[in-house]
Amino acid sequence: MHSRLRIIQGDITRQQVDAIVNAANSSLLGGGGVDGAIHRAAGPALLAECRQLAASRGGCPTGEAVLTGAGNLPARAVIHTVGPVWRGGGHGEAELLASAYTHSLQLAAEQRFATIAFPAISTGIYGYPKAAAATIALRAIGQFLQQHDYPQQVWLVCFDEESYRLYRQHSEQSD
Ligand code: AR6
Repeated sequence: MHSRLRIIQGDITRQQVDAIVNAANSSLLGGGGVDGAIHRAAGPALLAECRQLAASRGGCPTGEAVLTGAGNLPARAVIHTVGPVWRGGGHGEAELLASAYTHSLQLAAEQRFATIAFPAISTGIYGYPKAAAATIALRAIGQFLQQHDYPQQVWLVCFDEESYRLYRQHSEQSD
């Protein structure tokens, strides 16, 4: 496993990192899953900022990412990215998922963030198969870290046991 990568099991809203990544939707106006948990924990300041962004730039296209403050969260910033909805695999889902990770990392690098925490983007409500998504996440993050000094550490925060086990297995295979 890459020395700058950490795989943990837990709740991303509680992580003390420079930025946590939100698995948002293109409207940026909140939703269920980790998006709902982040907005609940961050409070109304985050939603107000997201509403402004949605109005000024029309939301966030799939595979891209935008940066906001973090309201009441212990993190300093939230990077909202939009993963693909799984539609069988023949609609560019793999490229869009890799792009969601890479664009989030690019924002963190621009901000010189030392630490960033990701959830398993697209693997909940958006239905991306967890094992395939783990392979893509690890590859995209590994490639980015090889080419950039920032972020210095990437945390993959798995909510469920299955994602945690898959990430660990896949990261050992890619050693
Ligand atoms: N901490 C870490 N991971 C979490 C947490 C948490 N607190 N809560 C859930 N997860 P999902 P998606 C995991 O559905 O598939 C929203 O409505 C969860 O177990 O949150 O990208 C958005 O607005 C799963 O492994 O995101 C979009 O409309 C992972 O986070 C849509 O859902 C992602 O599951 C995005 O769907």
